Amino acid sequence: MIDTKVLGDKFQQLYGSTPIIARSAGRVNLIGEHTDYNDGFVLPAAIDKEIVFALAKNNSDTCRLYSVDLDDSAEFSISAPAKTDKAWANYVVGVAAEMMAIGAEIGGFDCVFGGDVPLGAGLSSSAALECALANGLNELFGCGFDKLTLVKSAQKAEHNYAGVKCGIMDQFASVFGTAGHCVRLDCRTLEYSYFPLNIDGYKLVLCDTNVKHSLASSEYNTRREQCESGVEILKKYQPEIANLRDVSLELLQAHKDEMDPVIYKRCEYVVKENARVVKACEHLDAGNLEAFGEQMYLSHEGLSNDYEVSCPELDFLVEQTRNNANVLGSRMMGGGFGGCTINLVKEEAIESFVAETAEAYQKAMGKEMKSYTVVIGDGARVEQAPVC
Ligand code: GAF
Repeated sequence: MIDTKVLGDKFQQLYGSTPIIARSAGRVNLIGEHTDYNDGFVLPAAIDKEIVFALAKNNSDTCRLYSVDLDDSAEFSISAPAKTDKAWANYVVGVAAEMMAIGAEIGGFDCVFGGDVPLGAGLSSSAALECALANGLNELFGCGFDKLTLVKSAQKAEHNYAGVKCGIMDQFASVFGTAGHCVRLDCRTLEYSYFPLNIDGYKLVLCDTNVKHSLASSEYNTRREQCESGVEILKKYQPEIANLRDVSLELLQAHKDEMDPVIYKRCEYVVKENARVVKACEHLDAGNLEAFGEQMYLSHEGLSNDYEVSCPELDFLVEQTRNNANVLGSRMMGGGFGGCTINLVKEEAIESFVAETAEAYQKAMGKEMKSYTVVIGDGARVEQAPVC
């Protein structure tokens, strides 16, 4: 957990004023991958790893930023917020700009931020950054936006300033997450319910491949376009179809021959994954962890074979669990092309599971594997109390 005293001290040292503290969480996703931008279902949860901002007005036109983790600084003008040549700073520019685009009156501010969400591990460090800042600016400048508006501004910042046409899952979980629960979200209506994570005797363990292949963002946007082109074909038959959420497996199969085989595979994966989320929630509700775990494995197979967003490192880690009686389910998590697998592991076997998997991974891939046992935490919040 990040020490807010360190952030506050750094803030004082750099800018000499007293900040507020705004934080937001990274996330895991139990099941429902690449379904959010198809208006489908997801089952994420906020984790106890966060990005934290120390933030204060500076009554000027200039915003001054400092990243503790990168030991780097940047500036931009709030009256003309434009992308900088630093990718990390553009998330900050983007959130401020997107909030102003819907009417927020934001002036110059200073910020120092850092966190313990591992970067590039598929735990949504970028959503945590965007949401912490959106929440902090909302408080600091009295914008009066509700949580959902902040989520949408953060998502737009990711689209327009990081170039990833993401769905809403990461930002939603980062803001709306609550300790001990996952969030079952309908990405069309944005109706959600908190699901207690009843996995007695088991825990969620993340195995981090320690790789992030460079094609991740471009392939992500391509997947989105492929889904949309599948929908265009089906619309000719059922004009009311807006998204893959509206498509049944029967309808899809009936028009298989009219689709490019790659487009078909992508659409079939999404339609099946949506059904898996519904089933997985029923299993979780009934306490049937074996059946829940099976859905996780099926999800991975679809992501690897049909959606083609896995990679050898992720596939290896999932395969390793197949004959391990202490693991009920395993799948790649998030956008793909690296990052973590999420595993449902018997509590008493976690230590040996991690040690054996890391050893096998090192041997086969020549790389170090990291691991995290998931603790479900709270979403975005602001602390008014000064830190120094
Ligand atoms: C990334 C995106 F940001 C999410 O919106 C989601 O699509 C996810 O990949 C895949 O499920 O994390």
